[in-house]
Amino acid sequence: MSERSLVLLKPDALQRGLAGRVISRLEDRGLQIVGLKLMQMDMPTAQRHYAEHVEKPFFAGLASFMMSRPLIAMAVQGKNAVEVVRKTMGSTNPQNAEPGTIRGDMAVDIGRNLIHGSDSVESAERELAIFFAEDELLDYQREVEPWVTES
Ligand code: DAT
Ligand code: MG
Repeated sequence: MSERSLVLLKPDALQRGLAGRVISRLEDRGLQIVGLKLMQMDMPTAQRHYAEHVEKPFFAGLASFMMSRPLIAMAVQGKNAVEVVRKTMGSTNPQNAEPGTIRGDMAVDIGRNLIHGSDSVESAERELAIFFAEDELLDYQREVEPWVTES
């Protein structure tokens, strides 16, 4: 089933000059970019995006990190895109992330883990609506698609 997921290249990815390499890993997987913008997060967006974490002790630090510098919001599409992105990212805490994953290869600290990916199809729909208007997500054909996905 083709799905869409929200990906955020967090401020540490841009500050460290890793945005291109992180995007490449998602493209290498066969995922299609269907939306992309550079933006700086504000507090209302942080609270909405991380609604499940607002009451947690780490939220203040998380929000201030996410708002500290620009980030890249992306919508990616593909077969089982939500799970594919999560597996490609690796565990939340880079200390536990497998080598070969983005976090396992490029990060060491849970508070600087480079990338966000939606954790379910429902979360993806909710989160995509926070960052993108309908007309900012483009439905377009890739000629390579039959070589990426059988059906
Ligand atoms: P994920 O980003 O893998 O979906 P999450 O939704 O549980 O993880 O948490 C959102 C972000 O919050 C996570 O990427 C990093 C930060 N975070 C989570 N748990 C934390 C903790 N115990 N201490 C510090 N930061 C944490
Ligand atoms: Mg999460």
